[in-house]
Amino acid sequence: KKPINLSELVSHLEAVVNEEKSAQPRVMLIDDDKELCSLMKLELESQGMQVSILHDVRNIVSELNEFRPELLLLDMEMPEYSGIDIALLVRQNVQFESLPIVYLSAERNLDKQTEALLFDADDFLVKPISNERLISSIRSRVHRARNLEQLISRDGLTGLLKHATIKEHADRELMRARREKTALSIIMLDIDHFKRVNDTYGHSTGDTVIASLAALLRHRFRQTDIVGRYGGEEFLVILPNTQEQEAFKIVDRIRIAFSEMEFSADNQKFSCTLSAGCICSSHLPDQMDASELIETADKALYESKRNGRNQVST
Ligand code: GH3
Ligand code: MG
Ligand code: MG
Ligand code: MG
Ligand code: MG
Repeated sequence: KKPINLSELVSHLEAVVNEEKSAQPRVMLIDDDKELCSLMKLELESQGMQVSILHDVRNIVSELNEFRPELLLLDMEMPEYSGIDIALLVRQNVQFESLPIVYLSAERNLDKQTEALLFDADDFLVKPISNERLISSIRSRVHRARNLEQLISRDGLTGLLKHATIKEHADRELMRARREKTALSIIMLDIDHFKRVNDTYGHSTGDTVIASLAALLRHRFRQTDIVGRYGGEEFLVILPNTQEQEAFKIVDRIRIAFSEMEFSADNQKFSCTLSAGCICSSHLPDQMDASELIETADKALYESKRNGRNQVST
């Protein structure tokens, strides 16, 4: 019998807990009524949701970036700013374009409610409201927003993050790595001589190869790694909290696994290889931004191509 490996078990349990947590909506509350805020926070948290109260509206953009809420619950009337002011402020930032905003207000006047909704909000709930109604409203809004987000940010063929989305992640993760003084690794991968695959077996077989590599990447990288389709047959992976050597080992195993995959078209069997470049923020100057890190990974990838392909360079 195989002995139980305690650290594997612990990391498995952590992954389960994290997954459960991330399945729950993250909600940000903005209301000048502190007592009501605390009560709602308790209630929503008792349903498993993650809740943050915004205390100072002047910090809204940084707090939104930090907490990444999936829904904003917004009071209409506050001493310094109105709910509409805040909704407008939020929508000025393109990254919050699709964030659901729900007003929660004692305003019963229908004209006023309608007017408020004109300013880019999604719903209007009238206080007092039952906990059941509030919770079901939050859940359904967040569910729908996630589906839309999925459609917008994921690539259709592979289900991986699209180019623009993975770049946003790179910016954010680099900021976090610098703040927390951890290492961030970035990997760029590209299928070798892919034009030949298309030319020999056809474009749709080429698509199958791309989708198969994407599935391999999804399975082999960890839950915390971020995988995107950077271009046609080119992939970008962001590995938070990872040293270059560790990243290298993972991607080199993937390189081998990919070269061992067998594809078939017109009764012919064939296989493919990939090349990769792997870099780590801790080996590079602090002033480099995420785009420059990606460029450096791309240079390492080019190095692999130049040296004969089917290899990983650092
Ligand atoms: P190298 O080893 O130097 O990377 O050679 P390569 O042939 O892979 O070179 P390159 O990156 O220039 O060619 C990539 C090809 O991938 C060109 C393009 O027609 C094809 N491609 C891009 N996107 C897709 C796609 O979604 N499906 C398919 N089937 N082919 C694609
Ligand atoms: Mg108020
Ligand atoms: Mg290629
Ligand atoms: Mg390419
Ligand atoms: Mg290097």
